[in-house]
This record gives sequence, structure tokens and C-alpha cells, in this order.
Amino acid sequence: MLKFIATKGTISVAVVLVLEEVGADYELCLIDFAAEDRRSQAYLEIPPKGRVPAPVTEGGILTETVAILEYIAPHMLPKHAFACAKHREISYYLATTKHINHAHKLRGFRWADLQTSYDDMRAKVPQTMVESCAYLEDVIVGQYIFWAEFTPADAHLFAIRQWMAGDWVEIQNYPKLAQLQRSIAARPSVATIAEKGLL
Ligand SMILES: N[C@@H](CCC(=O)N[C@@H](CS)C(=O)NCC(=O)O)C(=O)O
Repeated sequence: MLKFIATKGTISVAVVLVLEEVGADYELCLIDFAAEDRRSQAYLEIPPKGRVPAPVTEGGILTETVAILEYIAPHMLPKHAFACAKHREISYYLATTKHINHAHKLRGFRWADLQTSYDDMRAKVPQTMVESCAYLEDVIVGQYIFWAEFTPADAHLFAIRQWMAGDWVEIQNYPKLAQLQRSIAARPSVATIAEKGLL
């Protein structure tokens, strides 16, 4: 990997976490969305969809967290065919349902034009969060999603988990999610990304 633009507190945290896990050599470019760094040259040159993550790799620019994680850490995916498919099922769920539930809180303008539509989407978030957290609580089987094996989906969930308190999630209602978060937070890679300003 040549260059990786990341933003504190966003889904790009999942990718930086896995880059650290695999000991990748990469140039980290931290962008501050709040400070409007998105208009900076470093940012505008890269993400084709205007979103992070979008690493520049030897093969070109990649987007979509699930695809990027599989690219940088294929050896971290479960080996057994069913477990590998299950990993993908959970990863897609995180990207296409859980992440989108969260985006409905503040980014309704992506899907609608009326303030009443935004208000309606935002009002639904506590319900969709409860439903999606219940699903995730159910799929976690051990210290990590796949028992003792730390996989890219754990990193993906770790990044999304950061948003939950702000999304009206009562984390004590999900003991397996809370335990998984503690297990990941204890990994040296998390201390490293915190030092790099990602958390
Ligand atoms: N489907 C994409 C979503 C990427 C995404 O929405 N990233 C957000 C940060 S969490 C972003 O860049 N937002 C900037 C914006 O909406 O302008 C993925 O899973 O990688």
C-alpha cells in the first residue's frame, strides 16, 4: 500500500487497525472532516466517491471497507468455506445495514430532499440500532465474532462500535458486543492507532 487517507472516528479506522495488525508499510494521511480538509489537494486527488477509506495500492485505488479489508488481510479471513462466507455475510451487514442505519441520523440528504424526510429517518435510528445490535449480539460467539480468531469483521465492527453511544445504544444491553470491544481495545494495534490520532 502506498498511501492511505483516514479520518478520525470514521469507518477508515477499521482499515488502519488491520494495516497495523498485518504490519503494513503505508503512508498515513490524516484528514479532518470538521476542518473541511476534504477540500484539500491531498483529499481531492484520491477518493473517487468522495468518501474514506480509499487507499492507493500498487494496483490502483480501492474503495469499500469490506473489499479493502479482504485485500490487505486475506490471511485473516476464516479458512473454512462456511465460516468465510459467514464472515462476508457479517461484513456486508455491517457495511450495508449497520453503517447505513447510523448514516440516517445525520446524512439523510443522501437519500431524500425534504427536512421532514430527514427527521423521519433520524427518528427511526433508535429502533434500527436496537434491531441491528440484537443481530450482532447474536452472531458473536466468543472473545471475537469467530471465537478466539480476530478477523477483519471485528475491526469493522470496532470502528462502527465507536458511534453507538451517540446513536442512542445502551451498550450494557449487549454484553457480548461490550466484551468484544474490550478484547479489541486491549490489542497493541489499537494503542498504535490511538497514538496516530485515529481514535
Ligand atoms: N460504503 C463505504 C462507506 C464509506 C463512507 O461513507 N465513509 C464516510 C465516513 S464513515 C465518509 O467518507 N463520509 C464523508 C462524506 O459523507 O462526505 C464503505 O463501507 O467504505
